[in-house]
Amino acid sequence: MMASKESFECGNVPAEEEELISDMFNKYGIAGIQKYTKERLNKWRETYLHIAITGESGAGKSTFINVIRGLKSDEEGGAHTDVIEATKTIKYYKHPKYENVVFWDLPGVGTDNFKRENYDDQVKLAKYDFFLICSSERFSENDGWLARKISKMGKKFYFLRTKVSIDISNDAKGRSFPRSRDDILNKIQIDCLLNLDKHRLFDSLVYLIDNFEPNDFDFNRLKAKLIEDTPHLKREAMAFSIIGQTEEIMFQKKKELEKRIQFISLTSAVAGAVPIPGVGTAVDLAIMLEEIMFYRDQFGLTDNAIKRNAEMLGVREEELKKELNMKELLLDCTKKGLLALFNNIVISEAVEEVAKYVIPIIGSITAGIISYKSTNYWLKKILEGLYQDALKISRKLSMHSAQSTQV
Ligand SMILES: Nc1nc2c(ncn2[C@@H]2O[C@H](COP(=O)(O)OP(=O)(O)OP(=O)(O)O)[C@@H](O)[C@H]2O)c(=O)[nH]1
Ligand SMILES: [Mg+2]
Repeated sequence: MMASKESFECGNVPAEEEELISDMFNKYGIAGIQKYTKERLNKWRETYLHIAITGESGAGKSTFINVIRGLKSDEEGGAHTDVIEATKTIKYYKHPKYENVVFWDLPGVGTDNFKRENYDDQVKLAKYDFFLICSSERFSENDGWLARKISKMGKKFYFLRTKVSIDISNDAKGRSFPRSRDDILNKIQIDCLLNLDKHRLFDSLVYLIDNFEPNDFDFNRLKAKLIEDTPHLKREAMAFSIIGQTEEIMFQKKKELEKRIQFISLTSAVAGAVPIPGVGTAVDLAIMLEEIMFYRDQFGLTDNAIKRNAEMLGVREEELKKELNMKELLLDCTKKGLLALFNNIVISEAVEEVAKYVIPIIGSITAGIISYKSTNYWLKKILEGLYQDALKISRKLSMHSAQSTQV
């Protein structure tokens, strides 16, 4: 049966997307919705994100590109880094897992073959989504010129002050009474901001990082900011491709994962979901399992990731798993495991929650409505559970690293 446009509503889907889904339904019926949601869920994988990294020779551009992709310079796909000038031409490096996320290694303004007058023609500034301007010292007049130019184009840029570990150890070497790490970092931050003010760049964002300590200083804060500042679909690409386990990053990832639930629920609703004995609602287990695997991957909760984290924390993998909420799911991420989890969550709670949902109406197909609501309910519950587990590990990691810096 074909429903009229007026009778079609899909819960929390943004208005413009609801219209698209509605059109697809009116034109192609259920198959149209299926096609739309499937494509919509994977769209971010085909959405290109071009990130430009620039700055003077030796600033640490190529090293940063490796570190943010979780690679070493001599690994396959690693950018060449060197103590002597290395980046003389424009090169790009794809994310090892998601090829649509591309990091551009751009020689800085004013280096040998890249003078101000031709810089835009050579690097084509308009094609990048945003810019990271690196310096291991003060930002130069050329860095300032570039930032002002980018700003006029309405694009975002961030300053990265690299190699801060060196500043900290050098400071200690040159003084009888070493200053605290926070004092030194504050000094660098203020110095960078004053220096940027001189280049007429007020209120700039400066991140202090060390490429060899990506879990320290502002590195993870920068990653979370990049996700936050990236618009709409591109943001999904950014959020899902960023590697990192801090609370801020997890929060950004969760926000993006949550948005997918409405589309998965729609897919489940039209896919002819099967009722689950004992639970009384209907969900499409295969679709859910695929999504849950994606949650685990994003939150660092795959078997491999938990093993790595356990090693870092100096505990046994099983011990770490035992402390997590979603242990059933982590131990057995199969249809059987999922059913066991459903049985563990109080059924009355589930039914009540399901009944509260704004009804996504797909004509009069009752099974579809039930399936939509059930999938929506379970995925939200599981996403929250896995998110809390990810936070638990993240807090343990940060406490562990704080303790080791104190030693
Ligand atoms: N301690 C420390 N060393 C770094 C950091 N970033 C880069 N380096 C080192 O600094 C040197 C230059 O790094 P690259 O990444 O090659 O610098 P680049 O900006 O790509 O330089 P060009 O290719 O010449 O433009 C290398 O020896 C790196 O190992 C950092 O954050 N901390
Ligand atoms: Mg380089």
